[in-house]
Amino acid sequence: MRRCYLSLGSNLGARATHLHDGVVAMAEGSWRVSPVYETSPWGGVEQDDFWNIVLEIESDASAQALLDRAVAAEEAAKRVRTVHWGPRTLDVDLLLLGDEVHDTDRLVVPHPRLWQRRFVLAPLRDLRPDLVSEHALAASDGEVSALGTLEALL
Ligand code: PH2
Ligand code: MG
Ligand code: MG
Repeated sequence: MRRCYLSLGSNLGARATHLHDGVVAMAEGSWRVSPVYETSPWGGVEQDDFWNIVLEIESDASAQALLDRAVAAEEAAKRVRTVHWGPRTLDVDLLLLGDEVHDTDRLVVPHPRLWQRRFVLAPLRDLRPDLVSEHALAASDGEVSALGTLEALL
């Protein structure tokens, strides 16, 4: 059993519903979810603002099994892959899986851009202030503003 951190994002359609469905699909063990942040699109593609959260789960599932589940959740949200880093109903990325390191064509963990992205670090810091320093948050890119709990936004 190890603690895993997942980043969920949506900027197309009913964002709160997509995030909620993603949480339901991925949650197991005793899980916790961060507040929702409205975040500026990171990565240079012009598109609508995202809503982002981080989900903490306790899981025995393999990295591959978690990735399969994440892809299934994205497909359930009818995600269509057109523009790289473009708009999406639901994106589920594996950030950290305990202290595991993976580097394959399919999966890189820890997520390689974790420390650059404020839309990841701000909600991760809400759950794990010991892991993300104020300095690390300040050194990351993008604008984020807290919207409140996911429940309240549904
Ligand atoms: N996801 C991306 C690219 N850019 N920007 C924000 N704010 N939030 C995201 O979830 C996001 C992004 C690729 O997955
Ligand atoms: Mg992503
Ligand atoms: Mg992704």
